[in-house]
Amino acid sequence: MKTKEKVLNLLKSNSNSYVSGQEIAESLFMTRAAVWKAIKALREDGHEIEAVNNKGYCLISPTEALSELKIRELLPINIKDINLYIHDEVTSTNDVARNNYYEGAGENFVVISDCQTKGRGRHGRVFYSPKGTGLYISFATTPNTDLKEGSLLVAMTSVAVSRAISDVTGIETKIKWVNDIFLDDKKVAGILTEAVTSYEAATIECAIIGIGINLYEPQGGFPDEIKKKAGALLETYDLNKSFKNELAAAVIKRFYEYYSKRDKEFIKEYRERSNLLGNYVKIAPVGGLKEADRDYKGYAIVKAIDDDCHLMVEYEDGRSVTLTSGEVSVVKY
Ligand code: BT5
Repeated sequence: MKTKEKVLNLLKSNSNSYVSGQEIAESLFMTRAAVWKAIKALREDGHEIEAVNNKGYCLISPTEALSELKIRELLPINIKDINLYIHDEVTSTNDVARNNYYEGAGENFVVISDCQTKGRGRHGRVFYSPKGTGLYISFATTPNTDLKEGSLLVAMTSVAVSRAISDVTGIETKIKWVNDIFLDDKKVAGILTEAVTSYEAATIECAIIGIGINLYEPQGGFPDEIKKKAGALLETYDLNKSFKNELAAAVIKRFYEYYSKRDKEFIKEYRERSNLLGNYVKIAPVGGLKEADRDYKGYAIVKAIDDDCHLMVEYEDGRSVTLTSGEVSVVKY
């Protein structure tokens, strides 16, 4: 175990109380200078450690704080200078991104927060975004593309997020069409794309792509309304596996990697990571479908995901239907 990890563990076991540099040095058989160096490194990693004269050190937040320094350090050279706006708490990172865009923050930037008081999902749903246990990121981009391609951004981002999770944790997640990331049968992340559109040209002026990831199970668990559905990448916060900043950097890296290509290569990976192909699903009413197809109450089997990331399903009565948007729920049969 590295020196800084030993110091961190000691501070954690004395949570909410102060431990003097002398005590740390004595218990861990190290010099005071080594203790100071470890504290400095831990702060740079994003840990909030308070130092008070004659009292010592206290770990303020038991979970890892966001650190711009750490995130930037982990970014590849071509995007190292990207504009990052890092916050402890916001209403919604998508709102902050939108405001920053209106205020002239430029073409490409990233907003990250440790917590959201008004995190949202699609159709005005709430996205539960508690402090300390999740990661909330929004990308503002100006793809200058038509609206149809804009819908592919969600699919592309799902692949980037799933890939980033695997890069950092080794955990392989699945994608549930179109915007959810699943670990086993629990949703661990969701993606929401909102557009600032130019109606005259039918183009997206600015696309805001928001990602919410549950890193750890919140203390006391998820709220009752989402308990059955929501899950986290790890059950509890583990000091030796604190990867919030690493994951933030990996998501940014992967996002721009796919985004800069802007081809449909990612669809292959989307299919491989899909948890729907070959499964039976129930379809929520979808606007884009003919009325007769929309009201279908039975099951459908998912046959394919086409190159526009549409879901091709076959109803039990044999009809084939292509879903361009909407929602399905997996049925275990
Ligand atoms: C989503 O919507 O899943 C998109 C979530 C996007 C959140 C990010 S965080 C950064 C950015 N800023 C924002 O304000 N939003 C974005 P949807 O597919 O509509 O799913 C919402 C549903 O997921 C809710 O109705 C709940 O059932 C469930 N849910 C809510 N919070 C959850 C959580 N933390 N983890 C898993 N499921 C959750």
